[in-house]
Amino acid sequence: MSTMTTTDLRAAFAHRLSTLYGREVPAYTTLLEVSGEVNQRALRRDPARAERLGSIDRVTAERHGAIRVGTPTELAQVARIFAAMGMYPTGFYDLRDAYPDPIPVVSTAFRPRSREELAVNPFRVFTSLLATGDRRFFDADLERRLKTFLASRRLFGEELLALADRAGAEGGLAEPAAGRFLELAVGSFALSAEPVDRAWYRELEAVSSVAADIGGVRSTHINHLTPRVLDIDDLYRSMTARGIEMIDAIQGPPAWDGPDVLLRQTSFRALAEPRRFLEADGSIGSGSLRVRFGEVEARGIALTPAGRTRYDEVTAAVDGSSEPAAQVWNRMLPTEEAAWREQDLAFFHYDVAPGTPASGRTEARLEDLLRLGLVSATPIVYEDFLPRSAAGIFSSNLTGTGEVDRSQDEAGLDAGWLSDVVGADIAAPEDLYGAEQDRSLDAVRRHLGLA
Ligand code: OOG
Ligand code: NI
Repeated sequence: MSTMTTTDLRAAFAHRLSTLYGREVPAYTTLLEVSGEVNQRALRRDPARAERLGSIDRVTAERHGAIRVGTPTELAQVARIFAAMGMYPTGFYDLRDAYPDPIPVVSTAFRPRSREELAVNPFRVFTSLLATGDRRFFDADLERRLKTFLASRRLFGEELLALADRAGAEGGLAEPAAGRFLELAVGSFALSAEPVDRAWYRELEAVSSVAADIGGVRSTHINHLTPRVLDIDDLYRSMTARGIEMIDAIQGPPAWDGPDVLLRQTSFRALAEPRRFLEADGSIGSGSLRVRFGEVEARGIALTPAGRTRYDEVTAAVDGSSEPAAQVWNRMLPTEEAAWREQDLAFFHYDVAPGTPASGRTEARLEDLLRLGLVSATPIVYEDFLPRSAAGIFSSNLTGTGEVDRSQDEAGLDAGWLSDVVGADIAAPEDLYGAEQDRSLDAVRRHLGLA
């Protein structure tokens, strides 16, 4: 009987979710087609550059999804389901005082953490938890009713959670349990056909349409599924040429003369989806909700804390000037990839070049070995998210900006609190990149017998 490892389960889950989302949101299928064309063009144009930040197989299969939940209990269950697929909470994002619109959620991303696992399938899910206790959004009465509603629903059944725990503990599942797990896991993220209570949904929507999307319905759903492209400017033009209206801008770094860094994203709003509504008089009416959309991204090099500070400075400079962003970037940041490494602005993975003998260089300096071609440095891909882009993605998808009472206190939700909720450490992305770089350097030193 065949067994699926947690890695197999992750790859199969990502694949099945993609099939589901394509059925639910047809424009996603167009996006995948165009993404495939864009990636093939980039590969033909410059094969070495195209695969510098991951093999074409990884990039082609690569997706991130987004889901939203309402309670700490629900988030803890999500953590068990993703642990079954080798995905662990990484990064903390507080979108409650985000620009341009505050969003009443705190978030993390579930993703694989090791280089090997990421190379096989880097599937990640941006997961947001509604901040029901935050008085800037919800008054005490609404919080109480919201909590009652959320406590009465069940997003994930016992069978699914039990299978998840088994997969997590045993490193996978044998058939037929594996197939059953996948079916239940994918099913729990499908859009529900159950009628939506119209008055309740509208009341929450007046506060925030994200609050309505989370707390106004009895299930969760995959909110978007994002493929990765190697040239997002090409993608933007190609989708526009196909008649799909994209949001105004590509978020994150501009197209500039230097290497790709961090993350660039853009999106389009999906069409309104027909939904059934429970009306005040108890009848079932029809209508539609426009809550899901299409997003696409291009990934670049992970930045060190020093690089991230530079990124923030340049972003502020762009905000405060009328000069085109690309010009500001070309002026303020190094355009050569090597300079990002030399100035410790970005993370790299070091390898001994094939054929380099193993000894006799106890005094050698890394820079000399790199110059002589005995050691190579490959950029480490940024596997995470950008809070500002995330807030922009939420906002582009809002029907209204809702009401926020800025005089009220926040609810004191931070990364430590979220760790307690999920019952696992929330890793800091920069620690993971740093550890990977250090491990690769140690391996190089050991191989060459360096001090
Ligand atoms: C998540 C938005 C964040 C991204 O790519 O930054 C995100 C959501 O809309 O629930 O997915
Ligand atoms: Ni996204």
